[in-house]
Amino acid sequence: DFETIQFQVEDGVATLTLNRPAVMNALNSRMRAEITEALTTLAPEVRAVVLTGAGRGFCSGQDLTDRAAAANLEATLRDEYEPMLAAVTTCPVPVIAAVNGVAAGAGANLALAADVVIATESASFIQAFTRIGLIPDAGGTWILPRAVGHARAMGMMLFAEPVPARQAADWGLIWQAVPDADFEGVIRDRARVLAQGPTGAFLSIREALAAATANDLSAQLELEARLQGQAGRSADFVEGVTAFLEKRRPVFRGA
Ligand code: T3D
Repeated sequence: DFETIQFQVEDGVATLTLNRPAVMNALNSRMRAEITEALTTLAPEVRAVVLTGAGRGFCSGQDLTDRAAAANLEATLRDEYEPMLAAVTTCPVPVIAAVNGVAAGAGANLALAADVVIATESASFIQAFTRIGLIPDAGGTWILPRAVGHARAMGMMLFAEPVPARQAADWGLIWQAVPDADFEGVIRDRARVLAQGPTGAFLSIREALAAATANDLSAQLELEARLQGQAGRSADFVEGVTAFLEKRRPVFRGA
């Protein structure tokens, strides 16, 4: 049983809710371990994950009352943050970060590690680290310049100001900012689309986009050929084409 997160599965969608609302879902050691465990032991029927927060915040980053973590930041990052982030980026199904409120520090970068980030319009993203004399971690220095470019990444990191969800979407930091009233419905719909989609193709897209940052064009074309070969041998591809020819909606099994 989990203590710091809630975890429930419905219709092929696992919802992982960070659940320390009194501290805006700050990450302590237990929460990092529980997120890692939940994402690395998914049941076979799970075809999409929604990562969200309880209460008015998404996640306020490292729990600043945790002196043990502060005593050796390097070890905490290596031993606890890295496995947690890897559990998100290598999750066997697509992950949506449903950012229901402020996402600060490592909490912002945890959200940005997901495949798709959808935020309420009242949410914001803060690279809060320099406020307490630290540098961005949890993948922030990797993802930000790639997502928004050097100038915006530097501005976000040096000034540690909240970037409202709409601006984050305009900059390409996240996929979508939606009115608060529509948020739950949009998340439910998007999660259903992913849970009923061609899971193998989704994971290959993740792999291809991750590799694109380091590959030259010819290496990327090679990778596309290999991954498309794989997709072309899947039952979901057969179903997709058959459904198209039969003028019906495909029923993908994720295989
Ligand atoms: O291991 C390591 O340490 C290295 C890793 C570091 C990675 C990091 O994430 S460093 C960055 C850590 N996070 C921050 O610096 C953010 C701190 N929090 C805030 O700046 C603000 O709380 C927020 C912008 C997130 C939200 O502001 P607001 O005004 O909406 O809420 P609030 O009143 O500040 O917070 C509500 C409560 O949550 C409050 O407690 P109280 O007064 O009601 O008893 C506040 O102290 C608590 N809280 C918020 N963030 C944290 C926290 N408690 C512990 N740790 C937190 N990070």
